[in-house]
Amino acid sequence: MVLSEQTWRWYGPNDPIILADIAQAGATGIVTALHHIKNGEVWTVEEIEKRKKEIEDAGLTWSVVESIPVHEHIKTQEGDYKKYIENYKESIRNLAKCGVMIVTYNFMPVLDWTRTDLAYTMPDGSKALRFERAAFMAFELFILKRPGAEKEYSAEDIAKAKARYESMSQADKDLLVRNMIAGLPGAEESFTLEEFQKQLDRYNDISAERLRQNLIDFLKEIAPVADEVGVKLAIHPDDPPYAILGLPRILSTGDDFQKLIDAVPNESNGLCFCTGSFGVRADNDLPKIIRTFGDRVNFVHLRSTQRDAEGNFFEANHLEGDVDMYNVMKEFLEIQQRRNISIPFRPDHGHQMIDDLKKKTNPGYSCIGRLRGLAELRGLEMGIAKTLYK
Ligand code: DNO
Repeated sequence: MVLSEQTWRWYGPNDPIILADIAQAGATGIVTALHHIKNGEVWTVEEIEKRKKEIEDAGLTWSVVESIPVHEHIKTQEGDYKKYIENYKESIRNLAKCGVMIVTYNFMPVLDWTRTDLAYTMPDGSKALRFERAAFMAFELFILKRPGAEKEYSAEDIAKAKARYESMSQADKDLLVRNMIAGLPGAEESFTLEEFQKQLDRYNDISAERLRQNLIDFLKEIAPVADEVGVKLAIHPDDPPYAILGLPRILSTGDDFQKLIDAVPNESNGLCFCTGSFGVRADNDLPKIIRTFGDRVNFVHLRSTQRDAEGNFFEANHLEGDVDMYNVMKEFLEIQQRRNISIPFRPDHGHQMIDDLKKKTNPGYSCIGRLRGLAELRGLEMGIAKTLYK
C-alpha cells in the first residue's frame, strides 16, 4: 500500500510557524521557496543547500519548491525574458543538484491568488478567506476604475457594485485595496493602485491564446532541462479559475491543462492539482480531472470552497464545501498505487481558529486550521487505503 507524502508550506525563516511546529503537526515534507531571492534571479546551489540544511536539521525534508516565480517578462515575452528563462533553467539544474526534485509555478498574469476578504467570520467564530463578487466589482469599477471594465458587466452587476461601494467606509475601502493588491502570502509582487493599473495595461494586447503560446514557449525551453535532470514541474491552476480584471487566464480547467500536454508532451510537464482553485468552477469535475491526468500529477493541494449563486465563494473546512474530498482522495490513492510512488500533498490553507485568532498569522496559513486539515485528510486517506488496499 502506498500512501502520500504529507507536506506543509513553510515561508522560510520569517514564518511565525517554525520547523519544529511542523514536525509536531505530523508532516514530513516541507514545501518552500527562496523568497529572499529576487524574481528572475538564479537560485544558487549555495543558497539552496543552506535552506535545505536548515530543514534537514529539523528532521524534515525539502520535498517541493513552491514556487520559482515566473518573471512577468516571460509571460509577456518582453525585455530580457530570454535571460530570465535561462536563469529559470539554471535554478532547476541547481535544485536537482541538491536533490529538490519538484518545482511548482504558476502563469497567472500580475496577481497570484486573489481574495476580497481575509477574515470572513464563520458561524463557529473561526475566520476564513473569501471572494465576494460585489466587493470585487466595487474595487474594479469604483476604486481602481479600470478603463473599459464597465463594458464587461451587466447593468445589474454595476448597480450591485455601486451599492456595495457606497456601503463601505473609508477603512473598508483601504482594507479591500490592501487585500486585492498588497500581495497574499506566496505572491512575490505587491503594488500601489497606480502601479497596479500599469501592470494590467501591459496585458492590453495579450489575449488568452497569446498568453497560452507564451507559456508553451516557456515550457518548450524548461521542460527538456527538467527531463534531463529528473525534476518534475507542477503548474498551479488559476485562482479563481476564470478571467479577472480583463487579464487573460489559461489554466482554469482540465482542458486547459490538456492543451499544455498536447503542445509539450515532455515527461516533466506536470500539474499541481489544487482542489481549492479548480473547485470554484461547478463545471470542473475534480475526481475526473485527477484521474485523467494521473500520470502528470506531481503535487496536490487539498482544500475546499463553498460557492453561492451570486458568484461568491469562501474557503470551507477541508472535508466540507463543494469539493468531493472523499472521491478526490480515492482517485489520488489509486494513482499512487498504480504509479507505485508517494505523491506529496499539503493541507492547503485553513481557518484562523483557537489560539491563532489572537495571533498575527499569514492569511490562509495559520497553524491550527491547517493542522486540523492535515489531521482530517490523513485520516481520510488512511481509512480509504486500509479499506481498499492491503
Ligand atoms: C496560495 C497558493 C498560491 C500558489 C502559487 C503557485 O495559497 O496556492 O500562491 O502557491 O500560485 O505558484
